[in-house]
Amino acid sequence: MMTRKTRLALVGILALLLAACGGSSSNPTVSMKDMRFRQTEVHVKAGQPVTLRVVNQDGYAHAFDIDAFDIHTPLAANEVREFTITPQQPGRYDFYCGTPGHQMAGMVGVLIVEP
Ligand SMILES: [Cu+2]
Repeated sequence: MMTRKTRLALVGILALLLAACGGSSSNPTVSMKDMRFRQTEVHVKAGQPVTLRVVNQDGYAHAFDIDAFDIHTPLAANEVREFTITPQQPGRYDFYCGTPGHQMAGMVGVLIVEP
């Protein structure tokens, strides 16, 4: 289980990585590894189609769920899936792993749709 400090450190590292990439990843990747999302924040632009790439790097099944977009995608071990959305409303939309118990274990993140 991840401590709060670890989580904050990871968020900091992610922020640095995003800044290094210019912060504009038009086709963001969300990787699943060791029962967590490696990207807990994904930034996209409202009104623009974006292809989200979800990579399960674990040797067991996960799922990728965003209720707001009616996305509920199971991923087998080591499976990669892509789906394209065009978010219209700016806001924060939670995503999580719908495999029983995984959300409780911390497999959560947020899709941030910027205006
Ligand atoms: Cu999971």
